[in-house]
Amino acid sequence: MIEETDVIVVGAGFAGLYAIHRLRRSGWRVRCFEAGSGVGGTWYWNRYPGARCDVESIEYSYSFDESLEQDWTWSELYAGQPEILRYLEHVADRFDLRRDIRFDSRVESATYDDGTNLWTVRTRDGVTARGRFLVMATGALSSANVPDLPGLGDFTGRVLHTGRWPHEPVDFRGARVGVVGTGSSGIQAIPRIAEHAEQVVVFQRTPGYSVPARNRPLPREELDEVKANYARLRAEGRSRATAFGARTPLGTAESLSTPAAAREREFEERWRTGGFGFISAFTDLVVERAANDLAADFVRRKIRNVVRDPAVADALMPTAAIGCKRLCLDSGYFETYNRANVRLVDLNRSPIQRITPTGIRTATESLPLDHLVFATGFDAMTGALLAMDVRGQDGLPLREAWRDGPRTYLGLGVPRFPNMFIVAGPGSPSVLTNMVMAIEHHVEWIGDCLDHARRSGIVRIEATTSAAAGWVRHVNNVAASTLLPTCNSWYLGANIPGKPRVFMPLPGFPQYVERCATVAANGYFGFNLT
Ligand code: N01
Repeated sequence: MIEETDVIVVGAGFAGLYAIHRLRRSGWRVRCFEAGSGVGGTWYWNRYPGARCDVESIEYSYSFDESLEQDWTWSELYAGQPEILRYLEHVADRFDLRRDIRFDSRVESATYDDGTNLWTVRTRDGVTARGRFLVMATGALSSANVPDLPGLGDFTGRVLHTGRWPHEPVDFRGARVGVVGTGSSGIQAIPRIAEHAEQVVVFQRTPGYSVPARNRPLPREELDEVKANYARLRAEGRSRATAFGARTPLGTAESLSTPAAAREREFEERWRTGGFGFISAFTDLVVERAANDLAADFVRRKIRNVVRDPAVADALMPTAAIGCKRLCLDSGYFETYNRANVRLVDLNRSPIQRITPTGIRTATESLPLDHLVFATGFDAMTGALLAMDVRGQDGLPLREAWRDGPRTYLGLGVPRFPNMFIVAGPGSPSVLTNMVMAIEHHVEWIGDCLDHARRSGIVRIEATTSAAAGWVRHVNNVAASTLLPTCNSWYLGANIPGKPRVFMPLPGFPQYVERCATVAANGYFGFNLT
């Protein structure tokens, strides 16, 4: 039997849930398929110890419904994974979203039919659904990357990935735990695992920068103040003065023309406050290497002050431009290396040779381990989309269309894949913003576009090849005006062997929002509407 609907949504995280709600409000019939057994997406899968958002909870939450904003009470400045998941479960119940979601239902293929202008979706659990529109709400960081290390299959202990963490708590007491990877996930998990494990061995390939999160409980009075001014706060977050979709205060001076003592005071103040504000202390930090060096050097001095063993501190010194990989926020990460039960292995000096049945053998030693935790990130932005067999016009596989890297227009549409929209896709600001604001924006834009199509009798919406080519150039030009493309980050696809190097997210959320509004107001130029 084929399920017939208007819009098929893939994924029930922040994006998919809001897509169901927004599209239903316009009277569309929606069917959503979700691979997990519950809602939540990122926050369903990433249950590792210490998992916490790096955007403030009062901003990393939906703004589309005022009563939801007023009713929900966040307990901490930066919400932990369990609280965010509870929030999304609440949203699913509050807006009765579950009735349109099929859980444990991984989409395997999506095929467009030129004759009927319909998409057919097939899932691993045997469902076939057909709809006019396809909304990919599959997440930017959802396809877990486990490195192909020799011998991995022989390991007799437990193998875990931060992005696929089991539902039941993992008991690390008395265990020797190896953690591979020191990005945002590793930096959050390592201190928490070290509190329980007998020994933690951290395998670090590239040292990274991290700024204290300074997480804290949110007192009642502060929340009351936020709730009394929520609309203004959200508007500030979206304004050009922030660039990030959250109120992170942007400095207005250049670091290079600020006297050294004043510059140091500003860095110190932002370090004390914690959060991403550190990297926006001055206007030139992410565009001028000499300015960036000043901020990087400040963080390196902080690491040296915290880590007692000078050899370990040396190994933890990052050298790339700060911010060119996603800046990490931590709670006691560098301090963890002062613990007697934590050891750092610098893979540049001593690379992993193979995983053995009982641990890891590096070029210089064998380390016995009971658990192996991969905090090795994701095949970002394209991984989840390309894991499905998506076929557009004339059966064109998306994998083929994107062989040299993803090509989208506005991050929303793909040439030759009519009536398919991506939420927070490559070419959109997504991961360079407060994701929830970006998601709400995309979903509303897509909803408005579909409503327009229905009103105008349009059955097919397709980004043009030239618009997408221009957009890819635009994204890469904007990125090239910053230091963002200067290191081997997942923004560039550099973390996945063989992945084409194309800078995927677009810096500058407010400018992007304006551009999308202009496109819509002018007959959706860059799209063919027929
Ligand atoms: O993944 P990552 P993540 N051998 O790709 C290493 C968001 N997030 O899951 O740098 C050895 O950043 C890799 O080394 P290198 C956030 O946007 C947010 O930590 O490639 N090591 C790196 O150290 C973030 O940016 C939050 O040399 C290998 C690590 O694994 C994004 O998700 C929390 C390796 C991967 O770091 C991804 O973060 C968590 C190999 N073969 C995540 N392969 C918050 O909100 C990879 N590595 C706070």
